[in-house]
Amino acid sequence: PVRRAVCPGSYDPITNGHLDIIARASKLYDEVYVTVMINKSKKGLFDVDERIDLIRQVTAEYGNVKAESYHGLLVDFCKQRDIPAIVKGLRAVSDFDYELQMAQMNNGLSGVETLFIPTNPTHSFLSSSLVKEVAAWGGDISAYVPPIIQSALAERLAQR
Ligand code: COD
Repeated sequence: PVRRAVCPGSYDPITNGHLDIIARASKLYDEVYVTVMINKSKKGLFDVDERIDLIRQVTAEYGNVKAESYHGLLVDFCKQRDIPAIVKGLRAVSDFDYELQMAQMNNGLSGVETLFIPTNPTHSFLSSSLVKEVAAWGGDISAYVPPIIQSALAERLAQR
């Protein structure tokens, strides 16, 4: 049987921290879905289709990674796609509280399992929101996102 996993998130935009987890998941599973979970109450810097387009560009090299969006519960996406495992990165203990709650809720709702991969320490302080803040003030983000994302951020922030 095909072994599938999902790496869900906001990905506004995708960073090297996300990519580290996606790359590692892509070695463990046959198919990895990188799924942008639509949150209507959170307006992003990039719209959902732009985020997916950026994810596709920076994950093309992996071959078994698919980018999609979903509006609804993560467990329902998993059911639809026959995905038994959610893969998440853990940056620090501060991530753990909330991630544990979500993992237990998702397991209670549908039996889906959550697996945590400890982040590469070089990415432990990295988040999409900090990258956006640093970029907005003209800081150098080249160590934190792929060049394509850096250009997309520069272009988007110049429009503001
Ligand atoms: N290093 C390693 N991993 C990282 C890093 C980093 N520097 N940064 C992020 N990650 C990983 C984490 O695993 C994180 O969870 C994931 O990437 C996505 O990160 P973000 O910031 O893009 O996404 P979040 O945290 O906003 O995503 C939250 C979800 C969208 C996954 C969650 O809200 C959800 O599942 N929503 C759908 C609705 C639902 O089912 N709700 C009930 C949940 S119980």
